[in-house]
Amino acid sequence: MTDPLIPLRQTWPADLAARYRAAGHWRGETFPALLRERAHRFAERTAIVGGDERWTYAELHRRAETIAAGLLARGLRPGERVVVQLGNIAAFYAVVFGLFRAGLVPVYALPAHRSTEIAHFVRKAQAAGYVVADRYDGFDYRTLARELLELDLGLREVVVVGEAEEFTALASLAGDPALLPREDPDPQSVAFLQISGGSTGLSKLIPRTHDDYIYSFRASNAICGITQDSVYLVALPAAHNFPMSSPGALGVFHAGGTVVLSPSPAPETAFALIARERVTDTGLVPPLALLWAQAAASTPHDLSSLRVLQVGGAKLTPEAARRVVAGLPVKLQQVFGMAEGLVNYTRLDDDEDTILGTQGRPISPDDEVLVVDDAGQPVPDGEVGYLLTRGPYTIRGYHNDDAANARSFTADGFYRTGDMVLRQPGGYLVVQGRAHDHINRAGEKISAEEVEDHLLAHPQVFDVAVVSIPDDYLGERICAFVIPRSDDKPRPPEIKAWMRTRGVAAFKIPDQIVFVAAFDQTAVGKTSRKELRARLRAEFLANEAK
Ligand code: AMP
Ligand code: DBH
Repeated sequence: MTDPLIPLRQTWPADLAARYRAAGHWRGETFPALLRERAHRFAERTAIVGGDERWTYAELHRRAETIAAGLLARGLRPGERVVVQLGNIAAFYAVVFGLFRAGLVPVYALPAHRSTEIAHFVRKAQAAGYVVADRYDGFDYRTLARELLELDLGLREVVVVGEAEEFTALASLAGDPALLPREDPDPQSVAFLQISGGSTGLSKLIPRTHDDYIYSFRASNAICGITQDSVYLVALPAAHNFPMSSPGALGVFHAGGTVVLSPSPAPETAFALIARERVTDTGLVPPLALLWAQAAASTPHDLSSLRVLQVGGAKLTPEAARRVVAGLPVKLQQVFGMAEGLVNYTRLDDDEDTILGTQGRPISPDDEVLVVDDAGQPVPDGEVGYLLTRGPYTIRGYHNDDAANARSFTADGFYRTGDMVLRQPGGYLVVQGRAHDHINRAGEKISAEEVEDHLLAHPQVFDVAVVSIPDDYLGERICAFVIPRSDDKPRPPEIKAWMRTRGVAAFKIPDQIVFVAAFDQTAVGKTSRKELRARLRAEFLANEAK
């Protein structure tokens, strides 16, 4: 168990840490110092446009200071964790920078998460606070806060952006600035906990330090051409690692540019904002990029300010990449990243084959990439293997999860990404698929095991196997093969509706449910789940092709 008052640590071996410092990757920058300095240097420039809000850097800084002092006045103590679940609203960044300033540690939840996921984050992080919007995208998060408080998990403070009802209103936060820490945090301390998609079971918490994360987006800025003239549209959920840091909103703040928040990634909404704010850069998952490319042909909006469209989160096939480029007159950049660290980009001046056909190469000369076989032996370039990585912004362990750490890291500190890749001679990676049974549904990573666990709790479900099925629009969809308990089987919509009552994110609800009489067992006896899923998927696809 972690003492709330001891800053969480994430440690690299001394020799590697010395190397990362000597190379200038880790510069001792921290988030509070970053905003203070930008507020000074870019004071009257626009930092954020979201809804009716339009804040300068000075305004963002002022709000973050007020929130920080207010949270400490409410009794939260530096080092404690606070789950943040806000949509794409300006307050998201004021809250996050406020937490950094107070020495509190944000834990990033997505708007789609529900009580099951949030309770898991609160438990794992031993969170003391929870910040939500009153309503977002038609959902009332105050009901979620009430459910959580009833679980008695140690949450002491709920702060609401908007109508707070019985909770603390963000707008009411106030505190004596003397409460604020006098010194900037240790740049090696953990600034926040990001969440993983979770390949086995529930999401894991990813501790990122000031030094490592700031390096990742500062270096991304150079690769992506972000400057103080950049106007970046956050079309994906703001808390996701991609629009946050690759180079994302934080990269743009580092450069002194403008971040524009879109309440939805739908073309109608996003295109109007692009035209109005003269947006230059944005990032999307593949299905959205295809949708945008199609919608661009007939839009009345002027998209001519767009310079770079980044696509990542799931595999963009060469054919899809070609369609994106044909539909949108912008530079395409493929991004293959992970909240655990390693981010790869195609470079803006790469040749067309590289941009269309690869997922890029790492940010840093100190990113170590290994592509290995089943025995852990490196395979030659051009052959497919498991991707392992270690480097100046890749974590060395998850937060409070020994079992996951034993599985996910090698003895010498390489992170097992779970991705199968092929490395080209120039170091460019081509993603081939995954080693684990997780489903990448339009960039949302979903653990097959987690969905199976929920379905197994259904009274009429005897057994279940959840697999990914290729899908034209989503990339992959969730298919659940269900053995009913009796002939009186529930209807698929009933199962879906029931799963909704379990308090899980809607993107985890199976897209398709197929009833089967039995799972055939191999001669060897008990089949592994992994083999079973692979066989069910193969049989299903073979039948579909008939
Ligand atoms: P997470 O660990 O939840 O942050 O998810 C990161 C994972 O998303 C990676 O390990 C990949 O499996 C997947 N991913 C991200 N970007 C791409 C991409 N451009 N192509 C293929 N897979 C991707
Ligand atoms: O999918 C991801 O997690 C991801 C994709 C692109 C990511 O974390 C990133 C860039 O930083």
